[in-house]
Amino acid sequence: MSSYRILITDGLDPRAQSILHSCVIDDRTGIGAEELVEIIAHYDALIVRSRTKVTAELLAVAPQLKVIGRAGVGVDNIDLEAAQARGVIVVNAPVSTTLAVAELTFGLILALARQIPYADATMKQGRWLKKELEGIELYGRTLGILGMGRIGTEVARRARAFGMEVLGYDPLLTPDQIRGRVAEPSDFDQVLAQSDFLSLHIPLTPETRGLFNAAAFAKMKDGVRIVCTARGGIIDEVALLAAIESGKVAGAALDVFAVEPPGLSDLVAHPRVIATPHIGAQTVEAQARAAEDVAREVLHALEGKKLRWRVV
Ligand code: 9EZ
Repeated sequence: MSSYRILITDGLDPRAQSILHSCVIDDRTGIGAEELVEIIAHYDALIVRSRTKVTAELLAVAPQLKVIGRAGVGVDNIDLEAAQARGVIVVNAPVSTTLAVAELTFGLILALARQIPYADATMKQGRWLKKELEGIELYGRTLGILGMGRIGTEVARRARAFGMEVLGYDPLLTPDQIRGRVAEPSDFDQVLAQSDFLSLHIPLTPETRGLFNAAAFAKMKDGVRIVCTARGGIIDEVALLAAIESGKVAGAALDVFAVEPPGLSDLVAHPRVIATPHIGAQTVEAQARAAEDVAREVLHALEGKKLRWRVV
């Protein structure tokens, strides 16, 4: 039996280890980029989450590497072109974290509507700001969902349960597909113009980087509230801060940042911003599913079997 060597650099739920029992697993969670370059040559497979940057330079010194597994969804930390050029397979676990991200998104929508984090923070200061804390109801308001993939669709279903009108835009889906995902198909500018809440569920690509810039904010309804649990970099953070300060944007809830961690930036510190440390996929259930799904997929790649979630 071949004993494949698998390197884990961003942690992996222990459940996955039993799936990989026939392999040699080195858990080097938290390893630095320089050390990774020194050891990568010895491995057949690399399993990462989002922290490890898999660059062309790293792949150039990984002659044994056959597969990279992303225990989760976004693969923007992996140089896909370089992997493809070297014949390295890339797989992810795109289904595993859907509900975790959708549920956090809904939590943030509610947190923005009622200023729940601020209400709690003031209670912990011994204050009682009942009069100041007048929020808004979701019922009857319009939620615009940009990106109607798995997560956007689950957010749409939850919004409908709250009695919201739901508009959906996705360049990869037909209007009928969007209707089937319980949103009213609308073009991008329409969604921006008509929504009381906007939720972003799009990948970070060269096309979507900075998509939410000053020009986009100008198209939005006054007092819009924005939630982003997708990827840092989709929102131009300088433009967002300006839009919040001008009153155009009433509030923003951000789980992702252009640079992570962002530290106590002006955006994070702003009273109209709710910030969470990229916890979208951080549930017991999602991490277990992501680890199991990616472990199975990595093993199948090593064994030359049919793959369900091949990215490259
Ligand atoms: C882009 C997108 C959605 C989007 C969704 C997907 C590649 N891609 N791009 C802009 N899957 C909304 C606005």
